[in-house]
Amino acid sequence: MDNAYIDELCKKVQEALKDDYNRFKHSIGVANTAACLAMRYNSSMERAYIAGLLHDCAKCVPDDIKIEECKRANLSISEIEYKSPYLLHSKLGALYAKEKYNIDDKEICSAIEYHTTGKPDMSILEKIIFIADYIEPYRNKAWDVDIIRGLAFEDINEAVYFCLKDTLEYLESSNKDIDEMTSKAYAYYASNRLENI
Ligand code: DGI
Ligand code: FE
Ligand code: FE
Repeated sequence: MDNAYIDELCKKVQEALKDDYNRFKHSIGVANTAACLAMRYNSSMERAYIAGLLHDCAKCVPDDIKIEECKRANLSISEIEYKSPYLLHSKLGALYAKEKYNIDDKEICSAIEYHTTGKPDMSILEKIIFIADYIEPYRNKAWDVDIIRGLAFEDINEAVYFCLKDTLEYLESSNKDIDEMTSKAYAYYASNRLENI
């Protein structure tokens, strides 16, 4: 990896997340976990690390500014995103990756853009970031996170399926609106799984 370049990105992310130290720790956790998954799946460790480092770079932007920034860049905002503007941090994160961090790698930007909802038929980098966000060492939200940690290194598609299943169960039980992309991603990975049984 280009350590000097990574250090520079790391310092910028630290500054962007200075109001939330745990979020910065989480970002480093995702970068490291993504790098490990990239080793396992013969994918670029550096690209995984960079995407992990930047995936939540827009998380600390206040919600009203998130909406304003998306409008400025002509990014579409759905009704669900208006209701739950925190969802926009992934879309805005991808925009900031390009604009503020000079990332011109489209796959890195796409992995950032879809890290919250997932999407059907993800690239290996998209899957790596989606999973790393869920299993990085500091994360302890889901009851079955340790099972998913193991699964992630055995069969990443199966791990994606369980992450989406857990997320949808959580959203349904807490009566939150479900983004179309989250449902589509779940439907895709659930049917793919049946085909392989
Ligand atoms: O930013 P992080 O906290 O690291 O993680 P994240 O970007 O995956 O965001 C996690 C939150 O996003 C979690 O509370 C579930 C929520 N989420 C995921 N899909 C949807 C969703 N929230 C709503 N309302 N609708 C969705 O489809
Ligand atoms: Fe996030
Ligand atoms: Fe995250």
